[in-house]
Amino acid sequence: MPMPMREGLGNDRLVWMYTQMARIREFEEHVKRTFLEHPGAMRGHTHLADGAEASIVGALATRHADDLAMPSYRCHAQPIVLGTPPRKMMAELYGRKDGLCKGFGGSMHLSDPVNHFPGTSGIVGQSIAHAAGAALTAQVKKTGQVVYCFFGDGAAKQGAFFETLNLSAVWKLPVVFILENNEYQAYTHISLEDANYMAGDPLSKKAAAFSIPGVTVDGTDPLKVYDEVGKAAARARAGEGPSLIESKFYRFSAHGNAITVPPAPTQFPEHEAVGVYGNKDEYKSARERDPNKLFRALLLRQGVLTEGDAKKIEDSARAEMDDAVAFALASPLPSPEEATNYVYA
Ligand SMILES: Cc1ncc(C[n+]2csc(CCOP(=O)(O)OP(=O)(O)O)c2C)c(N)n1
Ligand SMILES: [Mg+2]
Repeated sequence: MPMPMREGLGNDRLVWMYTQMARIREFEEHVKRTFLEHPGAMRGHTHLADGAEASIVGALATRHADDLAMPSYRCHAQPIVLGTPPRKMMAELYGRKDGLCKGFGGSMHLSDPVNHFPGTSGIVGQSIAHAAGAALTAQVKKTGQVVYCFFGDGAAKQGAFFETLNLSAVWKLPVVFILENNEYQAYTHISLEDANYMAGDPLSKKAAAFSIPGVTVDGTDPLKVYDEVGKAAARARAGEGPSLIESKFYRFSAHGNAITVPPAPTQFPEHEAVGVYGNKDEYKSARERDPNKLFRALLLRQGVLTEGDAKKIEDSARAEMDDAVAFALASPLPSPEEATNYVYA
């Protein structure tokens, strides 16, 4: 049976999409393993995107060459898709001199403007306001760029979300707001009836308050995400303003992992003790809907990939990230004298 036809998505592009999903998964797996295999080597906090691959790749597959991506502090996946070398990213996560930001940024402060990734920070909701700023620049300079803004369900409770959506709608800024609803805000489930309770269901309904399109999509299916984000990007490109896409998926790793020696296994659900984050049944059923496995199976069924092709892609992604870790570990730490070199204020 042929693949469902989608404009701009030939077989090569579908293979590209699976390749990016495999690369993201391997990068994150390598980061995760670091905490067990090289305890203490990666300082600072890291937040992983395993489980979000379909959502991120489906969205970014609609990009034009000069469009920008503005992720949250959970920012490893987007630059991988945009073309940032994993070696430089991994070295940055390890705080090494050859890192993307010379070892001073760490996981939460990656930045690669050359590859259309202006940067990020640890502040929940920052990407929302920053994306509007970048979109305003694009609008004023008439660059034709669209800004792909990624943020969490928790960030959608921030004032910045409401203020930015308002102004972006008023000014018809070229932004696609991608609300990643993984049902968790750090360790708090979206439905918990405590101070963090999240009002509104579906969250995409919030778009109505600003008279912009809002839609909820299955974030485990890259083709569905591609369709919805594609429409939103086309609207932004046509000067009609922003849209809100709520993309729903389950993230496999717990919220984040900071340096702990010895590493605490509770930080990774896979490594037992799911108690802190989610529950075993929820985690197990999400694993059965692993977006990478589902998309792989679809491409195999449709004859886009053979088992051998898929394995080759996965082996190559693993080798690429093995190399990135080796590169990072071989890179020196910056010297203390360099600490103030990149401080602007
Ligand atoms: C302004 C601000 N408040 C609180 C925090 C602490 N914090 C870090 S992540 C997080 C939860 C964010 O959840 P969500 O937006 O759903 O993103 P996810 O991590 O699930 O992608 C919180 C409260 C912070 N970094 N910044
Ligand atoms: Mg969340």
